[in-house]
Amino acid sequence: MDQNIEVKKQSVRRTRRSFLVAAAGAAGGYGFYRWIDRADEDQLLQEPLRKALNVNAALAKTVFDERALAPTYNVSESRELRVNGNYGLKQALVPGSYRLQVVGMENAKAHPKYVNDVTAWDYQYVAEEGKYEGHDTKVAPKAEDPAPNILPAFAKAMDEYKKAQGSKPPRGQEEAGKSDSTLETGTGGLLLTMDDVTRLPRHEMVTQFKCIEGWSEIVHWGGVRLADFIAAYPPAKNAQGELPKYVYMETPNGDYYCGYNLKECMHPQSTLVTEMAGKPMEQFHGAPLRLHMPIKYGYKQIKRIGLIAYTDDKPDDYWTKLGYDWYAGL
Ligand SMILES: Nc1nc2c(c(=O)[nH]1)N[C@H]1C(S)=C(S)[C@@H](COP(=O)(O)O)O[C@H]1N2
Ligand SMILES: [Mo]
Repeated sequence: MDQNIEVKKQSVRRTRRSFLVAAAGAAGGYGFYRWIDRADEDQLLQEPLRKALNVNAALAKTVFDERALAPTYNVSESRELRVNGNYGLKQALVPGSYRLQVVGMENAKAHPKYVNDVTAWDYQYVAEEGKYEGHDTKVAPKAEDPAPNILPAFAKAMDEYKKAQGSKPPRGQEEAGKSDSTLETGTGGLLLTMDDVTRLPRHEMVTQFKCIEGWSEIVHWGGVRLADFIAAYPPAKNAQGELPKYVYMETPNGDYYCGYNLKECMHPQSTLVTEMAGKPMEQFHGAPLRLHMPIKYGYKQIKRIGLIAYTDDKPDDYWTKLGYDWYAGL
């Protein structure tokens, strides 16, 4: 079919490109990727990448330097990704209850999917717990830990907070706690369905996934480009007439969350993933929607995205709260 031919063409092109990049690296004595690794980390975005993306700040015309692409591989080199990290995924989501919240979009109120309070959306979960356990890196509390001394005033505040939450459990139930970037009740935005996402052009890609724990795997991904999503649901400009600097994402229950520079989200390989290894993605890998960013470590590749928010405030990040680098670039 047409789509297959197109995919094939693209993968031939990509393979050739990977080969050229590898050859250039070998000829230079240093791998190209080693060279970008050494660029000044203070810049947040690695220098060559930053330069490439700065060529044109206008969203629709973002020019990208191909040399900064992560290497791509043949599908035959890929394998099924292991499951690692289950924060925000411990209960199975009822697929029909999924919505993607989008906050900070330009002219959002005029969009047919606009609602006055995206936080009011009720995600439904399958009752039985423990089915989607996977690997939990949280350390169990020691038996000798003293019981916390909860002050009555604190307990009262907590009660009121829970009441305000209604039937919803409190957000941020894992070790890092609640995100500083979690939305205030009453935040307006879009509530999209998966159809609103998958109607964007579909792409496939075979890239390496790297976890900071020291393992990596070559994975075959399918989904839509985050850049295409951002073009379809563009961010509102700030008071200075500029695009917001950051993008914030979190799971529907707020237990896992990540922040990114908008420019990294515009990278052509930053992908909103719906398929892995040629099949619809499983919930423990983040279905219906997870992020793959081959320019970043795995902990930035959030599974089960419930919210995409554009913001000028540097977003909170689950693993940064526990001492890991916010940027996490490769
Ligand atoms: N919601 C959520 N996303 C997450 C995590 C998590 O615990 N919860 N762990 C991260 C880490 S550290 C890794 S290595 C990858 C693992 O993705 P996988 O389970 O598909 O291999 O997911 C990332 N995204
Ligand atoms: Mo990881």
